[in-house]
This record gives sequence, C-alpha cells and structure tokens, in this order.
Amino acid sequence: MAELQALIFDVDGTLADNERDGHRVAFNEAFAAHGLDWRWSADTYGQLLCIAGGKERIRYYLQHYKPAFTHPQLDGFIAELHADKTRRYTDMLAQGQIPLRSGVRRLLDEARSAGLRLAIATTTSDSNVRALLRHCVDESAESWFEVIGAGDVVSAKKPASDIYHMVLQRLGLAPGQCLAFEDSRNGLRAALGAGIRTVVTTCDYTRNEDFSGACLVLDQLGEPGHPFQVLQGDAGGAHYVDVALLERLCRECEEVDSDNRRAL
Ligand code: XBP
Ligand code: MG
Repeated sequence: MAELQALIFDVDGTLADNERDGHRVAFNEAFAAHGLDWRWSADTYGQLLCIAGGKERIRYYLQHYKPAFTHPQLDGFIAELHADKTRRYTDMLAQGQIPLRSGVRRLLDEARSAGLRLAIATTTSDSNVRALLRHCVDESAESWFEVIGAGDVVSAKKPASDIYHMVLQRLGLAPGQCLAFEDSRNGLRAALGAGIRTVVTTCDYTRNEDFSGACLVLDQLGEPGHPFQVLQGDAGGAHYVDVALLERLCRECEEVDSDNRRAL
C-alpha cells in the first residue's frame, strides 16, 4: 500500500471559482477590444467549458457558433486574442478580484507543514497560474509547488491525461502516492486516466456532472466551522478536508484500476 506523498491541484474551478467572473469576463473584454461583437453569456460559457484551453475554446466557438467567420491567419488571430485575454485576466488577479475557494489556503498550509509535496496540473496558461499563486495565495507561493504543469507544455489538454503523466514523471512518483484535486469531469477523467485517486470539489458549472470514479465528491474543501457537503463517497465523519482525511483516502480508496480508466 502506497503512502501519500504529494497533492496535485487543478487550478481553474478548484483553487478559485474563477471561470464565470474571471476568465469569461477577460475573454469578452478581449473580443470587444478587437472590435468583435462576440459576447459569451454565463450560460454560453457553461456550454463552452466542455472544451478545455482558451485558444481551443475560441476555435470551437467559431466552428459551432460563428461558422461564417473567416480570417486569413486564423491561428495567429486566435493566439493574439488569447494573449490579450491573458493580460486582462492576470490584471484581474493582480487587483485581487478573484478569491480562493474555501479551505484552499488552510489545506496548502497544513500539507506543507506535514511535509507533503505540492504540484499543479492545469490546462490554463503558465502565466495565469503563477499570477494566481502570487496574488491570491501568497507572494512566495510559486515556490511551494515543486512542479507547475500548465497550458501548452503538453499537446493534448484535459480530458487527456498528458498533463498528469508529465507531473508524475517530474515528481518521480507513482500515481498511488498522489492525490489529485479537480472540479470538473474533464479534469477527473484526466487524473483517473493517469491512475491518480481524485477528490472533486464541485462548482456552479460542474455540480451536475458525472463524477464516477472519484474517491470523494464535495461541494468545497470546507473549514472548521464551515463544513463541506458530501455529494459522493465516504468522508468518515470529517467536516472539512485535512491531511488526516487525505491520508485515509489514500489508504482506503481503491486504486484506480484499468477497468475504471477504460470506462471514462
Ligand atoms: C481550465 C480551462 C482553461 C481556462 C482558461 O480547465 O479550461 O481553459 O478556462 O484558461 P482546468 P486559458 O481547470 O481543467 O485546467 O485561457 O489560459 O487556456
Ligand atoms: Mg478545473
């Protein structure tokens, strides 16, 4: 039986509930600044979240919602729009407009005190992750994470497992020595596909997704005095996620077997 060594966190939706009022707003501002009348409502954005990655999401939007749109250098145009969006989003982070989710800061502190290693596995851009860690967690938080696997470092984004394989390889750990934290089915599929047991904290956009295969599904990590709600799995009477609960999950949750991976 493997002992828990590392926690691997998704970012968007998991560390911060930042899609609707963060990324979406920055996309819309970038579109307007380029004279485009594209506007992603909160509902439309929820549908577009089926595609991970901002550049990929813009391309999907054009294919499905604006099929008549043409541009002589579409790849470059999408990259330029996305770079503009990233600048706007990181400005929002720097201005403190995006809070962390409940329990995140406490759990990171407890995990570090307990000697657990920390890593990030996300679809979003590296600059976004670093800005979020610096401005929303702690000035020095980038250094808390031994591996930051982000954005275009892999060719296939979530739900593909490439980012998790890369993070495991750079940590030098087996999947059974780690736990992943995700908020979406796409993220869960990516983690399970790499054989990593996963705790899901749902957010507004993902609440009704299918989280089969997760070892625990909660509405949040929770805090003492601000308990989580268990949506799937057994939290053993705990009210908030702490290191003791994670160690127990690592011991008691079944390993992610190959049947489970194939079912995803
Ligand atoms: C996050 C994403 C990202 C963000 C936007 O997914 O899908 O695309 O919405 O970020 P996950 P970028 O939480 O599963 O990593 O625009 O930087 O791609
Ligand atoms: Mg996410």
